[in-house]
Amino acid sequence: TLDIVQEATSALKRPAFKERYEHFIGGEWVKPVRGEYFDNISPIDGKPFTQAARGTKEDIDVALEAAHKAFRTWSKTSVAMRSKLLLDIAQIMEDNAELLARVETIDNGKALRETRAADIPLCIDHFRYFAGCIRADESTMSEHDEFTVSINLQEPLGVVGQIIPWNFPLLMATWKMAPALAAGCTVVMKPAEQTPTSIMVLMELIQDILPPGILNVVTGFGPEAGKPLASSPRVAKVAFTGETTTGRLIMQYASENLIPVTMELGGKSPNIFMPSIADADDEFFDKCVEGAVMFALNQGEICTCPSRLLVHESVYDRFMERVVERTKSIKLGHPLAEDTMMGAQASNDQFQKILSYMEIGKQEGAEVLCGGGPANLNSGLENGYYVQPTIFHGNNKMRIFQEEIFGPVVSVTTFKDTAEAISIANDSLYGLGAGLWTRDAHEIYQIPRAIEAGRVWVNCYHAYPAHAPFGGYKKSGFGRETHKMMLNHYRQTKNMLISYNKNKL
Ligand code: TXE
Repeated sequence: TLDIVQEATSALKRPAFKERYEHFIGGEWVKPVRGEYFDNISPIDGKPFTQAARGTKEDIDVALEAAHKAFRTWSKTSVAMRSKLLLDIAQIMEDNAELLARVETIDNGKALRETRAADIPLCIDHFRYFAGCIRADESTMSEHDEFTVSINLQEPLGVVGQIIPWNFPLLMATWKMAPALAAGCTVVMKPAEQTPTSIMVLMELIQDILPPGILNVVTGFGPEAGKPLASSPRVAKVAFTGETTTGRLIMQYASENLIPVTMELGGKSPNIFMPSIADADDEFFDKCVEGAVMFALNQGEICTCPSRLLVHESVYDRFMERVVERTKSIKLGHPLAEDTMMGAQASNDQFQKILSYMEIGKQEGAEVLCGGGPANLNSGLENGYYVQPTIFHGNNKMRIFQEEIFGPVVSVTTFKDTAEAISIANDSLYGLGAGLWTRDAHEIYQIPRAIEAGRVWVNCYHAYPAHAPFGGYKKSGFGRETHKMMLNHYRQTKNMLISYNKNKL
């Protein structure tokens, strides 16, 4: 991995990663109380490239203390100051976009062309969006009668705990940090143990402009560092993105302290292709093919991965021939190479999980239309975590249709009419995303209304603008991320009822 790191960073005139990263607490780099560290492995070649502090309850307590101290002043800063800080963070990220893109690729394994084109620009825009929201945000006042007014103020909740996953380390951090800081909260964040480093590189870049203690990052494992954070009586809210079963645990911890939680959990999103896609011009048909192949974006490690393909039986043969052909042309390779479309899975655990689901699919009798196993790459990548983009044909009762695989694996089935498409789409524990592809104006409105999901893309997929609310129905969670409504997930309403009557009660 050293070669990769040196190659990636020498072009940027920056030394390679630090040998190890401490926690970032109170504006400083702080050694873990127990003095322990763990290896951060790059999925590119399966080798460690740096170490992260192995946080425990003691470190979480130190971070919470710093966050509480900072809250006293941060919660009282003007919105103009908070907004300015978010704009400054965005600017630093933009100035260092290439560095951050490379670091994210080394940490997570995803292709550089994706971190450059999506992860980092989306982070930057997210900070800018919340910098704008907080300036434009207004409280409300109403007159109840001649002498009485009611004022609604939105006050920051306090110190919040944020626990994030490894599939979009910087973007998930940003989605949570930006609205919390904008709202006047202070943060203790725990990144995923698989990808602790890119967030620490971001902290290095912004440490000089951050008021100490408003943003604290403690690295470590879920049960050792995540649990004490989510269970602490000193946090006013927990925001979590990760697996549905972990979400359930986090709610249990938080229930002890009666604090609100927001949950962004798993998914098994249907992507529905209606008969009218065949009537359309070639350009639209090509766009539909691209829309189906989006299952492989980010190596399929996206909670909204369109992992169930529902294709009308009348268009199945023509459409799937193109989808299979396009999937086979995906260029898998070294994530830092300019032309690589699909890189490595984020961890060995994830790699093994995906391979085991490929076996489950075969045992269940699903037909493999392409892929179906590990991708054997050479020249130093033999020990990296690469899989072939895979398409199974089967039915919605199969485990590969019902369980989240979180890899570049899609399961396709057919439907006869709209009612059947909706019924299959909704036959899932999850309800995060869905896609619909059609030229029929009625379907464009009616089908999304019938689908149980928090986001339905119509004639597009995998767009995540900061100003569109994102989140789940059913077991995919609750609460939203992105959009200005997020501010109220980090605030509570103070109502002041004021009488101006001098004499009467
Ligand atoms: O998730 P976890 P894992 C799904 C995906 C994947 C599976 C397992 O299907 O294959 O989950 O991934 C922290 N108390 N998603 O095991 O465990 C953990 O340290 C407090 C979907 O990595 O949910 C990490 O920071 N914290 C998903 C975070 O929770 C705990 C994204 C997520 O890890 C904890 C990731 C505990 N007891 C995985 N246990 C999505 N919806 O985007 C773990 N953590």
